[in-house]
Amino acid sequence: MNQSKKAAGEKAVDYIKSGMTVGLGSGSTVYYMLQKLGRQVRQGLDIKGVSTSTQTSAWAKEFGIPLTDLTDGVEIDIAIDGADEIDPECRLIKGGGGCLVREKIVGFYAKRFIVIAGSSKMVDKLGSFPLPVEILPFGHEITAGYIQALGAKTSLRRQGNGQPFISDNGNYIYDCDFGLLENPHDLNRSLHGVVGVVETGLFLDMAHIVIIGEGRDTKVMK
Ligand code: ABF
Repeated sequence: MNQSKKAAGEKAVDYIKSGMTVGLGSGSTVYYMLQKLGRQVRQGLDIKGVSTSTQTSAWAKEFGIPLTDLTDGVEIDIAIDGADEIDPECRLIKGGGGCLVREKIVGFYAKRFIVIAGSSKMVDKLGSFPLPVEILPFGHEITAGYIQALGAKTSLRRQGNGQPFISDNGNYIYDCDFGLLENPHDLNRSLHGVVGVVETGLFLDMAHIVIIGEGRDTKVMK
């Protein structure tokens, strides 16, 4: 058990009120949030979740959290998700778990996006964690070549059996090492200019609240 992740995940549940539609992120910190949220649902908290991954859907089912689809008219009141790196301006790298596209859609549409993480995820500058970029399989090596031309060492993410990792959307993920990022906004714009790139793991200007777990304590950044 990771106490810092647990503290951050559980603290986030305080922001969820009856009647809300809640974006449910992915990853091990989110697991602790779901566990506590499930207990509150059993005690009468009336919410619906929008899941960002098959794993999260399975956990929601296990904990008795009702899910709804992201269809026309559904408004996400709050989304809660983990991160791989967080800088002092609350900019994030996400996608280590391979769910970045759905996480970004749900976080973007949410009225409030809350990030939960253990303190080890805080960095002065983003980029030690190679940036996950989701790419269409069609022509992916050529797409990766264009990303290399932007300054990255790229690596096609693979499963344990050596086959390419396939995202929930049927795409590939390249882990792209650009070194420390001097200008994440410019990089994000450049990557979006490459045809074949579906989405990047740079979550900029998105987080409204960041909850950092430090042992049993939490610190909230806005
Ligand atoms: C997801 O899970 C991803 O975007 C991120 O890669 C990861 C967070 O890590 P952890 O498992 O530490 O919560 O949110």
